[in-house]
Amino acid sequence: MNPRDEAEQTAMTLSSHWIVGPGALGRLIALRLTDHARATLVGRRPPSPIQRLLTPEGETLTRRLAVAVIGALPDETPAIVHLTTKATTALAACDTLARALPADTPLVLWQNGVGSQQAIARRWSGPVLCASTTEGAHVQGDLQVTHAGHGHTFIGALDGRHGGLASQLADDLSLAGLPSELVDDIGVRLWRKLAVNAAINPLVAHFGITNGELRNPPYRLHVEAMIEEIAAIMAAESVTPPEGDGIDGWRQLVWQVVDATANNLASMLQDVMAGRPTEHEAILGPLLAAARRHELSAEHIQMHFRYLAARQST
Ligand code: KPL
Repeated sequence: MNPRDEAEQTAMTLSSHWIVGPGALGRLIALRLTDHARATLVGRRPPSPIQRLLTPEGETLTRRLAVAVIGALPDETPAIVHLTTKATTALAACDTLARALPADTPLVLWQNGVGSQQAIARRWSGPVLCASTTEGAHVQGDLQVTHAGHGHTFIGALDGRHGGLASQLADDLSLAGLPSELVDDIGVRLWRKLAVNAAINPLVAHFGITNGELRNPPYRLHVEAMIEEIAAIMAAESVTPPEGDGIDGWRQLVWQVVDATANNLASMLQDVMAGRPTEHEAILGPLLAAARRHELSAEHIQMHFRYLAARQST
């Protein structure tokens, strides 16, 4: 560990967290952390301070959170800021935060996809961590969030620095009920999650089905076609699946996630149903760019990208 990281580890208590982006994940993090640290939920509009969490075990937890709006931030310095907005609005939110916070404030990025993290890491002057999570959550209105299933969160910096801070954050999140671990290859973890999101989300968003319905014909064939293109792109980018080799490893991973989240409405389908912009640029954009770089066919990925882009512009 380098001396700066060591100093961070001892100096940092992470006693106060700002969670910027009061969607399902942001509210889940705030509600889980608030029994252990000061957690402030920050939105573009004032989030409701009273929030209910339905746990995977069927409990209902009601908590009063500190809340703030991004345009009028409190005059205090958080130990760490969690950015849980969509990838599309993350950079703008960071620019606003940068004007209000000390330059060395640590930031943790929870965005899906690949690309927004690199752009923010280049702009933010303090430590930047990335988180890749399989926690599943969805909201019911402004007051309630359902923690649909327990997952796991990987945390690390893209350049491998700030190990002390990342490990402290992983401990704090784990203690709060969100099992987390420090990893030294967060870039690879982000690509793996992107691969899974790309194979599932555009299809369920297009057909309006649960993740589990992808196992049935004719959807199954669409998933397989996506996996084929994704596996070739991942191989060209030297990103390996977590288990197994090549396309078989990616198949195994995608179908495992489909089984584990069978009853879920994926985030992209929730966005479509709510009339919100989808994250197709953050999830499919990097795959298309890589396919172009390596001169690979990405016909199906392209088709889904066009469909989602056209939906948004109407
Ligand atoms: O992460 C997801 C999402 O809903 O965005 C899963 C459930 C893995 C589907 O891609």
